[in-house]
Amino acid sequence: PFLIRMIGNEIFLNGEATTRLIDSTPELFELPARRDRATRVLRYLANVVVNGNELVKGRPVATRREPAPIPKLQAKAPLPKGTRDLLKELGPERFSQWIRDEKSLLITDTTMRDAHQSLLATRLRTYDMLQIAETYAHRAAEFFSLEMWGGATFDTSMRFLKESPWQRLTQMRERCPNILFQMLLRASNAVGYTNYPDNVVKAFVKEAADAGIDVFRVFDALNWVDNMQVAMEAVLDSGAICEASICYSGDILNPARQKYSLKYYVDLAKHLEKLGAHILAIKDMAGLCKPAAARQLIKALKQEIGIPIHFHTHDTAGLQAASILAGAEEDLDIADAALASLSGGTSQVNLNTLVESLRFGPRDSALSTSALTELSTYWKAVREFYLPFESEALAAGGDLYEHEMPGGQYTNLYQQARALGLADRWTEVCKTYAEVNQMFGDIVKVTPTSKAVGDMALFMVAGQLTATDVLNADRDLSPPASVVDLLSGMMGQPPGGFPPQAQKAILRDRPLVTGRPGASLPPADFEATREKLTGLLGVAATDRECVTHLLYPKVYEDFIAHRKLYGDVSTLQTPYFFYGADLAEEIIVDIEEGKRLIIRFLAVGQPKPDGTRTVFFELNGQPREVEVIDHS
Ligand code: 3PY
Ligand code: ZN
Repeated sequence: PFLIRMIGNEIFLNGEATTRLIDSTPELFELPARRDRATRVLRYLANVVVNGNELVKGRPVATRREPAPIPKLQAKAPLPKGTRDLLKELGPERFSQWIRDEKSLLITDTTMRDAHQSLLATRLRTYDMLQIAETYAHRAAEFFSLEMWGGATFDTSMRFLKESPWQRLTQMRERCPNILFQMLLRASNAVGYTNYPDNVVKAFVKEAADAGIDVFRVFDALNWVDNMQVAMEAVLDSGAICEASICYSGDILNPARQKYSLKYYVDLAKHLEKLGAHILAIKDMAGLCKPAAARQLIKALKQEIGIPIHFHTHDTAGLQAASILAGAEEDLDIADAALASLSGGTSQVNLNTLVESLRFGPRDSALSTSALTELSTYWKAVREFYLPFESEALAAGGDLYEHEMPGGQYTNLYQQARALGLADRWTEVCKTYAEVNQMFGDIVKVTPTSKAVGDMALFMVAGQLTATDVLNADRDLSPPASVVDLLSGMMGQPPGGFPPQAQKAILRDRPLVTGRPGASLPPADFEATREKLTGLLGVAATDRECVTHLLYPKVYEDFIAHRKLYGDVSTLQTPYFFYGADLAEEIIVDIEEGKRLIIRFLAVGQPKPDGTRTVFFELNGQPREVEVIDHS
């Protein structure tokens, strides 16, 4: 009983605590640990049965319960050589040269990061990624990379899905060792929404590279190179590929909007190349780079810089495949796309048909039609699990080029507007977004600056304020915190600075930061964090755990508490995670390789005076009861 109690107080974070304990005394710990994990799974299911899962409450219900079909692989076929093998062989510099010399248009699949971030509120779970990872490794090793980490996924995985982003990365790496993994890094904002001290950014990059990220796409939300430098150096030090981004704003074709001109982008690209970037990304987060602009931009960049070019765009406008194809004719090296079933609209362009449109031509990508069909068919079924997070498809009009809202924000802001009762005033929200952009000096809008512009637009529409009202107000309007952050310089400096009148109206007497925020932020205290976390975890905290806490203290602590109570819920199939068990349904949970729980939910007891209910299960043929507090 003592042993069981002790184990019961342990937590099994990232699967590491388990390993650390079991390493020392395997025979003593195995059985109680397994029993304890089963109890936590039952506790989770029982709680969802009684109280529901907050994540899906009040949302449309997904009815699919049967697993998504996983394509059969040829038994024991050796893994084909992929880009990751090549990177290991050549190192980043020679690999970058290989990309330049490559005849085919290389393709990055964004399905496991940007596509679901843009279509499904970033809710895709590790479980659904792991099921298909080996298919990628065996059947689609011709991919340049899989974008599968970073951006909003780091925060969302812990905050909402209650799973560890690190565990996602390491488990994916085990199953797919031959294709490059790519992440989106918001430079000094790391995977957050505000600038972090330099030592946090550096430690985060080191940990991400150690855990399996090969390509870091680094961008700054204001295209401020000073702010990119720390992150880029950290990536270069780690031995991974540094893909530095120019964020595309405005329209190089429009003579009236020359703040973001062709020259501006070429100069920026040259600067990033000088800082050691191995690849240049054109990050067209709002899908503004029209075909003719893409042709001009890519042609100029190919002439002016020596590193390969990777084009990222969103299909909000519905015509971005044309931009990629125009780029391909100008020797674009790599393009981003999403598998058909998670493509289009605010996501990336359709990968399957993009690949077919290149077939038999000089830029043929060599990816197999049938493999891509299998992958897309899998994701189509998986998408059904996430029905609660689908948003209304918003057809873009020509006003997209005025408001320039990023794909990842478009449906999100609409949901926020709807929650405030402003759905019918969406056109006005878009117009105000454009107005705020001009009021703030025509800035690049992408996380986190896009959030500030969106927050301000909602604030103004809800409060019936025009830009003139904001600029001329002689009272403090209490603008959203993100807006204060932006205009005070805490997100960095835009080209030409912020308009003083807007700064004065928003900031009043709040202080200004004119230098690089990371230079004045005191370094984070890793040792104090380690001490605190060690107390929470019950085992010595690793650097990885410390950096996670420094990025998201509250989210991480809530996640730790969830793990203590419910164990590793990422092992549950998605319908069980969202909806719990159906009566008498047989639920299979593989808590680890070869350790399978077979669970049947039998009944829920009447509420007791203390507010609890008993939930009855059968676990591997044995009856089990769990007490749950009924929150209704
Ligand atoms: C992110 O920062 O998460 C983005 O996807 C920006 O485009
Ligand atoms: Zn994107």
